[in-house]
This record gives sequence, structure tokens and C-alpha cells, in this order.
Amino acid sequence: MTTTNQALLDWVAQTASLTKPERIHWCDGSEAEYQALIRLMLERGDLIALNQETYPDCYLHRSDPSDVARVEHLTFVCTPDRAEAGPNNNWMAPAEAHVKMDGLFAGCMRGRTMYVIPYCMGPIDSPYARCGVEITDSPYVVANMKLMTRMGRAALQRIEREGKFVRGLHSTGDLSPDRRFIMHFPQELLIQSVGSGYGGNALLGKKCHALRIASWQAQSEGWLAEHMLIVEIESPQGERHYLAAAFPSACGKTNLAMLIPPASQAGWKVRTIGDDIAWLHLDAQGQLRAINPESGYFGVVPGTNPKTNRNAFEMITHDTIFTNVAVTVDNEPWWEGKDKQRPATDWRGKPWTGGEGATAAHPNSRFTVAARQNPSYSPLADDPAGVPISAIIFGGRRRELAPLVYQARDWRHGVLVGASVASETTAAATGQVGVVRRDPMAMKPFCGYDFADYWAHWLSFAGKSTRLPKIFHVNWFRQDRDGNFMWPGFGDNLRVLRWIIDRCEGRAGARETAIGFLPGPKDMDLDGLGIDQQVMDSLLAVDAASWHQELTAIAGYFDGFGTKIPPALREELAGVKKRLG
Ligand code: SAT
Ligand code: MN
Repeated sequence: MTTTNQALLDWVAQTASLTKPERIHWCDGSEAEYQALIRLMLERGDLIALNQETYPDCYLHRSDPSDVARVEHLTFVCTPDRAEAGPNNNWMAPAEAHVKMDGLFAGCMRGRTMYVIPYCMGPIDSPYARCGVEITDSPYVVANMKLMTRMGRAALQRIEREGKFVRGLHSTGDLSPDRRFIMHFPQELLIQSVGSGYGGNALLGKKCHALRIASWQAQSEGWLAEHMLIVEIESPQGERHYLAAAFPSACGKTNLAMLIPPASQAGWKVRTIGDDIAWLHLDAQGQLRAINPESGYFGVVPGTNPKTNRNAFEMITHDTIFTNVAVTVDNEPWWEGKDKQRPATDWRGKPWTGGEGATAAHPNSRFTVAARQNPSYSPLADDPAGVPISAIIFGGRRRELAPLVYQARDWRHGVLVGASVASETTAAATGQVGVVRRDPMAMKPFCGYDFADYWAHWLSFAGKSTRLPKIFHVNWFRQDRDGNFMWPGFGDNLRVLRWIIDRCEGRAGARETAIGFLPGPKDMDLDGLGIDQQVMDSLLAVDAASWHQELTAIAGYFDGFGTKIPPALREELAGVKKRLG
């Protein structure tokens, strides 16, 4: 396979002369190609076959122990003007970054195969979809891209039709953290990543393209590229709604997107459109529509079981690549929260000995699986027109303060709600876990330009449509004094989603507070939940003193963006303060 696109041919030739691969393989995206890659990786020891009777076509990849998560401190946005990247990004001048990366790429593919992966983010025939080409020397990356994107021949044909594509160059290099960089050149529609083979660092279609570069394109073209799941909810009467929800990595997007209604919610159906990324466009009628640019999931494994997420549990029993899980004596994958078994080896392949605080599976261990394997998969995920969004939900992981749910007063206030999201850090990125940090719209690690400009872009939608989705904030993670979760979460989150939908339809009551609208005691269906009224009251309380502190923290955070902060956000903040009294 090769191409008629001259720019692509030239780039492949230039890249080959820089990186010196032994051979070049153009990926066609076929099943035969995938199987050949799996065989190659099995031979090389890059993959280990799991129990093929109980887990057919499932494999385990153990990454380098120093390479187990995204590396935000080594991720850069390289714009000519530093101010374009903003205080929310690490910045490097493009010329300097190019010299550095060319040095690291020089000869890095000697003795290796260079894979050329044409891919399409979004349904191939969607006007909202965008293409890219990733060049990589990692067969593991190719196999993951096959499961997670529409890659190969059809994508290449679209590239040849359109001429435009995002370029992504990746090499695992020597996997040394000292020589690891993930660089973005938004003006050049170029990504360069070296020194990591893991997830968002290496699968360049995902966070690098579909969020950092796409958010940049979206700003200039009038749409939104967001870190959001997309879920379809159907009532017992057949009424369908589509919700988009932004939570930081490892805060339950996949679980919410695959929610299984509990017995008390008989007749409700939940289907998954996407679990991580949404591209949102206004249509000619002013309706915001979403597509999921991906076609597979790269989900957190630990905690997945039939109670927390039966759909995910079932979909990862075949044709799945596991990364950094533990293994049982029966050669089945194992992770914390799976079952009562004791693993034989940990994620590094060492005999499992347990020990204080140790986990057998890495906390950021992942499954890679095609979306079609999900029992709750919605065929609308392949609809070129996307789905109409009724509500946008922001959320974070917060032990205290943020109530279970509240509704923003209007779009402008909703942008403030999104911009002030804070969440406890998780194992999805290297660094300390459990510290509260600001993570606006759950995009802190993913917005490819200055947050102040990004918020201005969000605000601009208020002038473009009178039919915008309603905006909400949720927090499933409130804890009591003893550290117990106060809200059951998982399937019971449907009760909250139902209130959200009813608010969108103008059929649910609410009580107005300083921070927005919250459900009153009778406004949410709590039948059969068995939760104490006292606990509910505290889940839905707005404590003025704590919120004053929060507003001060938000104002301080905004100060970090200097004079670029849109005045509307300051006004909204002042409004909340005034209402708090
Ligand atoms: O490593 S990824 O960026 O793909 C997963 C995540 O952090 O959301
Ligand atoms: Mn994510």
C-alpha cells in the first residue's frame, strides 16, 4: 500500500531518512494485519497470551515500569508566541523543540519497522470527523490504534480526497524518562512524541490529536473538542436523551457511559456513544451535536467487576489487550476489585507477595477494546450526524464541598461552573495522587491553548444559539467523616441523570441557591435507595462559609491568567459571591 498524496509521501520519506528504519509498513487496517502484529509481538515477548479458553484473543502487555501513565511535565505546546499556549501548558519555542526532537529521532528506528498509520477520528463519512497519520516504531501502538480508531485504507482514501491531515511522529526511543517528550505544534498540525510507549503519550490519535490539536482547530473553526463521555438514555416510554459529561481521567467516565440501571429503575435503557472524547458542533438549527472521534476504549481496569460495570467486565473477556494487569495461576488477567482470587504475578511479572499499600495490577492498568464489543454500544456512535446533546455535565472527585448535583443558571454561569472544576488527582498521570487541583472542564492536561482564550470560546456559544444544552455539575465522590462514600454511585447515578433530563424538559422541580439549582427533597427519585434523609441533606447542602473559601480559591486561580480572563467569568463569580451573602 502507498498513497497518491504527495505531502504524505514526502513526510514519510523525510521521516525515514531521519529515523533510519529497516523497513516501512503502510497499515491497511485489516484483520490479517492485526493478527500478524499480534503474532510478531508474541514472538518478541512484547505480548503474553492470556488463557485462550477463558479469555480468547486476549493478551497482556507489560510496559516499562518507568512508563505507566501520561507525563504532563514532559508534555509541551510549541507555539511561536508563548502567550498562545497559556499558563496551563508547558511551552517551548517551536525552533528549539524541533532541534531537540530531531536530535532524539535521528537514527531512532535503526533495525526497526516504521509503521505508517492513516486514521480517521470520527465516522469515516462524517463532516465532523478529522484524519491524521501516525508514524510509529511500536507494533503495540499500531494494535491499539486498530482497536481504538478507524484506521487503514478507508482513512487513507479520505485523506487523499481532502488533502488535509494531522501528522504524528512517535518513537519509543530508548524509553528513558530523560529523553521523553510529547510535543505539539498546533500551527503545523504536528505532534512529536518520543521515549514512551504508553497510552496518551503514544496513541497520538487520542489526547494529542483529538484533544490538544483538535481544541486548537475547534477554536478557530467554531466548535468544541472536549474530554467528555457521550451517553444515550432511553426512558420506559421511549424518550431518548443524549448527555455529554466531562470528568478528569480515572473519575468514572467509562462507568457512567456504560451504566446499568438498577432493578429499581426498570424500563430505563442506557447506551454508550463514547467514554472519553466528544467533538461538539452546532448544526444549522442551533442544536449542539456530538460525535465520538474514537471507536474503542482505553479504560482503567482496576475496580471493574459485575457490580461496578458489568458491560465493561463482559466486553473485556475476549479480543482485548491488557496493559499492566496482574495474572492468576490459570493465566487469566487479574486486578484489584475483580474477585477474591489471589494473583500469581504482579503487573511487572514478579511473584505476587502482597504487602502494605502494594497493588498487584498497576493502578493505571488499562484495557484496550473495540467499542463494538460493549454490550451497551449504541449504533449511533457510527452516525455521521452525531447525536443531539440535551445537557452538558461537569464533575470532579471531591471529598467535600461540591454537592451531588446542581444546575447552572444559564450558559454563561455554566461556563464558570466548568472553568472552576477541581478534582483529586489520580494514577492516570504520574505524580502525587489524591491532591485537589483545578481541572477546568477536565481539560487541564488536554487544552492545546490558553485556558482564558478557551473560556472565551466557550462563552461565545451563548451568542450563536438559543437552543444550547443546559449545564450541570455532579460529584459522586463525597465522603463522610470516616472516609465512607456517601452516595452509592454506579447504577444509582441514573437517578441523578433522570433529574437532569427532567430539568432539561422543564418537568422537575429545584430549589434555587447561590451556586445554582439543586433538587429539593421530593425532586429526585430515591425510591428503594435506603439512603438516610440526613445524608441526602448533606449531599445537597450549600455551605456558605466553605463556598466563600472556594470562590476565593477560584478567583486566585483566575488571577494566574492575568488580564486575559473574560470579564464575563469575573462577573459570574461576583454574582455567586453576592448571592451567597
Ligand atoms: O493515557 S490516556 O491519556 O490515554 C488515559 C487518560 O489519562 O485519560
Ligand atoms: Mn481521558
